[in-house]
Amino acid sequence: MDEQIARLKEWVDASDNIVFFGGAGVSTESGIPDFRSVDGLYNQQYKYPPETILSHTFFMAEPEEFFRFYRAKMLALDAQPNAAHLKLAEWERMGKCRAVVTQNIDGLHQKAGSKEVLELHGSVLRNYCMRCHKPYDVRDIAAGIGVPKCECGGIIKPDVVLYEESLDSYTINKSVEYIRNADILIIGGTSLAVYPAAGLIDYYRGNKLVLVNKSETPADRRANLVIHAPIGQVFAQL
Ligand code: CNA
Repeated sequence: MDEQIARLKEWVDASDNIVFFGGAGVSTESGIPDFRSVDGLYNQQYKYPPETILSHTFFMAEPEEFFRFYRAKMLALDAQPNAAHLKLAEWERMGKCRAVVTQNIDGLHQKAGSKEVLELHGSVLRNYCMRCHKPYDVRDIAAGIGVPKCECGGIIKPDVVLYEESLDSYTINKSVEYIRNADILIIGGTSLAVYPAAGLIDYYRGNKLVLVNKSETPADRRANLVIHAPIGQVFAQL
């Protein structure tokens, strides 16, 4: 393990074109549960599975139930960035990290100071009225009860990509461009099970594909370096 971390450090020290692709595992050390770990949301008991609740159909059909789950499980406004978020922000300031491409919706990369963050699945921090598009602060959503409503009577929807909804094409294209041109692609804290996001790593053409994940992923076999450990602990040593 120490040897692998030392190799990653060498690569990082020598590069000015690192791109990071991450998922929910990046934020578990900040206290936000992921989906697929043993203590993740898929292994907790609800009336409906999380992918059902977090679908567009469910949002439209049962908004009350959606917002009950959403407020309880998806909003973690007091969470703080961990060593992985902070290191990536530091690398950006040093001119080493070009972009963070994330499936996360928690805003922690920006809280850590990263500027070039491509949020494939949106952000809980942005919320808009579905009818008049008026923006609302996330604290309005968190503090309210029931279905949040705009002054105009429309439902306020978080700017997150629900299952069945399509990803923003500008964000995808920009992510592809960064990944395609990256010297090092570090993939971290993601099961690589959610498409189309997971497919973006196929655009990487280099020979320094790094995987930092607690459990195995479908990309382990083609990675040039695999570290199975908590990402915050690993990045704290870089
Ligand atoms: P996932 O499918 O739950 O996979 C998480 C992966 O991270 C698993 O393979 C874990 O083994 C691994 N992992 C967990 N903790 C750590 C750690 N400390 N260090 C290294 N690896 C770890 O999550 P994905 O992101 O792959 O799935 C995509 C979904 C989850 C996206 O649509 C997200 O929006 C959604 N999600 C986001 C958040 C968030 O914003 N923080 C939280 C929960 C779910």
